Amino acid sequence: MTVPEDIYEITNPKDISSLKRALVNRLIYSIGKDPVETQERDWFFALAYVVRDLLTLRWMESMRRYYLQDAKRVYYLSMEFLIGRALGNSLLNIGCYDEFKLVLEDVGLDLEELAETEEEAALGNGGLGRLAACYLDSLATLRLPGFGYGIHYDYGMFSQRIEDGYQIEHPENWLRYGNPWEFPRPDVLYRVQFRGHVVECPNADGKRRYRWIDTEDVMAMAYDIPVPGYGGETVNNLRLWAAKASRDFELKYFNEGNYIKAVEEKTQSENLSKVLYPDDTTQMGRELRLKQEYFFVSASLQDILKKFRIDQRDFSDLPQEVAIQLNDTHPSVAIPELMRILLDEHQVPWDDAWAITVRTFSYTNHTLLPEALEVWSVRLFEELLPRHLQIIYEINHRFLTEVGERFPGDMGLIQRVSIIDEERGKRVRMAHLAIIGSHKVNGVAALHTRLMRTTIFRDFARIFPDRFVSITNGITPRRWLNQANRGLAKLITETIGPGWVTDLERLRQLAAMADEAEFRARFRAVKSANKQHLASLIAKRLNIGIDPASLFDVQIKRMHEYKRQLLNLLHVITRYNRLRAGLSQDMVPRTVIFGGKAAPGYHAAKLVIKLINDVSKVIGRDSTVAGLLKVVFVPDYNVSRAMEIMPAVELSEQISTAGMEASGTGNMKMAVNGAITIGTLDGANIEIREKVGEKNIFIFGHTAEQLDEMRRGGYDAWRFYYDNEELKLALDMISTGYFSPDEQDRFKPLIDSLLREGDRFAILADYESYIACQEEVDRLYLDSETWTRKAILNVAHSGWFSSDRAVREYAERIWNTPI
Ligand code: HBZ
Repeated sequence: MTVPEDIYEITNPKDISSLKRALVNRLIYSIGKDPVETQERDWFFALAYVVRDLLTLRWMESMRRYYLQDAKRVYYLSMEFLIGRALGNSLLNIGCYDEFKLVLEDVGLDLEELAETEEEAALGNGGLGRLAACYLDSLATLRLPGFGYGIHYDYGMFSQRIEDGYQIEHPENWLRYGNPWEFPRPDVLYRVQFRGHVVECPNADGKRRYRWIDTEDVMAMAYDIPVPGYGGETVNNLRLWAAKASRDFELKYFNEGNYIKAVEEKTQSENLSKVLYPDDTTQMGRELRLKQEYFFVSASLQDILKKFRIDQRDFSDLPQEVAIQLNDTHPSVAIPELMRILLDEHQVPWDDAWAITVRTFSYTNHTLLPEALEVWSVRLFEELLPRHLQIIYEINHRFLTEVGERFPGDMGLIQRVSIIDEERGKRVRMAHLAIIGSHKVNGVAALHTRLMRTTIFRDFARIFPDRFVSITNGITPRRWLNQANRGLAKLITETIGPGWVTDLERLRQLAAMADEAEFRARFRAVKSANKQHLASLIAKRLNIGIDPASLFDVQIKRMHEYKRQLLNLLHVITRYNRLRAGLSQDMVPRTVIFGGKAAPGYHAAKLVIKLINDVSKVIGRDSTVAGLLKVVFVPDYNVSRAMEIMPAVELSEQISTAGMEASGTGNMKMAVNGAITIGTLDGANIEIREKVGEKNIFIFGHTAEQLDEMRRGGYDAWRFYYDNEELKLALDMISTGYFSPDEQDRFKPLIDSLLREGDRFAILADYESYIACQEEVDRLYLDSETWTRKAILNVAHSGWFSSDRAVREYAERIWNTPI
């Protein structure tokens, strides 16, 4: 059907009166509220619906364009999309922010305040999930047909409260009032099978065929969320799957007259998309998790193949039409699933099916930590996905045969690269499956990829030398600079024009301005306003006063031992001791800000949160350091908190153990917001140093190679303890209850891990050089002109860290969809 465009409600999104009419109409007809009797949330929903309307037309146009161009599609499969709030970002991306601000002012409302009522879409843990969200923004901005597939969790990341200094997790029901951005699609429904068994049935042509039968099925229902690119021309789609009970399932019990059982089973199958696993570092070999993975993979592949129009096309065209990116191994069961569909449902011969599969998939690795690498017990796999296990065995058999032929006699190699780990009770190594079934495997920073090639996947790099590539992560400048830091965005646009929003390398033009005193003063004024703003938020929400003139020293990220919040704290304690000893002359007043969530079962990380809060309390009560040192733990760190904090950061703490942080992306966000990094030679810090110049970054600590060597020679934790009096004092204070007089050995586990359990994260080894580096930070901060100059150069040289650059690299080097 064609609909004349003149009946569309908003024909010109710049026309204030039509926007206003649309807003009030939404409030009355969609929300059902009388404008004289509304709450702020009602206005937010009305506004979100109007904005969604504006997105929807462009969205349909984008889909039509892709269809007509018959463009190759990119599908980004991810268990996590850490989107955050959408209102401000959508308004800026479609260029209607100021218009809507005026409309709202007319009805007596403030846009920023209204935006605060939006619930966060916290469908992710940390960097991996946020990266997926940044890439969706870039895909749309670059006008690429790139679509996200994920899970429509009822409960995303937990909200963190701090009670008596301890982290307490609370479920966050983000869908409580509904999600105004999504379109439920009850008609887009796929059956996902589990369990059952496999039968062999000979075909007429004598070939063997396998059928997976007597399965327990769950339905996957789609929810679509529009993803607007900057400029508003392209709007892409994020499709999230929610589990619904299948009819068959219920009917069985209803027919038996067991109503209660039927409803119980229904609830159980809908549990599949109930909650995000809040663990970002250890693998939890839980049945529900594997079910979630297969659930969304199965639905996504059915959907992708439906759009590919299999009935009209040859499967051998699939890799030319479709690229599927696996965001870590979480969706890697897609590899045997596509094989199953090709082999069992379409009778494609094995070799053809395999060639299609490998050319379609690619896999991004995000970690080298062995405890985070996914493995599933063969037993569980067999129970839940019996046909997939068979296919994995066959993939493995063929792969190992080939390896045996290419590297005869190397039995060790065969064992090491096998998808099945035979040693610890037969387990499926998902990373091996992902590497073997993809045409490209990428690391997320140069060092990370190098270590991937030379350590955990060394054997695979030998077998597939061209398969491994490095694509350093990026962040979207729309959210992390244009939206989060309006003051700096304005200053930059006034100086170099607006083109940087879609071409971040243009920030380079600011380099020359670093030498101009007037520009430095304006830059400093922006930072200072951002610091004051953050100080006022902290005062309002936490009832803590911080000095906006002090150096804002910030570490915000997930709480993990390898990220070394504890090292930061050792500096804080040392600083405190020096101040109390009267050594304040060399030190600038500092506010040390921490924020981050710990996985609910990660005791060491949770204990570090408690220690931060205990240290904060002791320092806060000590009048001898008042005005000189303050420690703040910002609870419930999430995307919105990050957007508030990033613009105010002066010193960005990126102090992970070298070789352990795959990339980091907070490091990029802070640099582009004019912070100077203090960091180790780890992840993307190395590339930040390359880009901004070694004079404009504080680097300390051992390199990954040095640590390796040190460990080979035997790591002597006690030596560091006895050799450095200040370190000894700081550790003794923690272990003797100086910060926890109510429970003296509260922090014993932390101290034991350092001194008695080998200090796996080399905190003691890096302490001395970290402290020395922090002294340099103070010296530089005293010279505010030079500090500002360096901060400006950080902004000027951060353009390469745009996710537009990263996505372009994926398009060219992996997806073969060059722009
Ligand atoms: O991915 C992070 C890396 O630690 C970080 O260095 C990198 O910048 C970022 C993007 O590439 N990894 C994660 O965030 N990992 C997870 O969140 C995760 C979630 C569920 C898991 C395992 C890991 O089961």
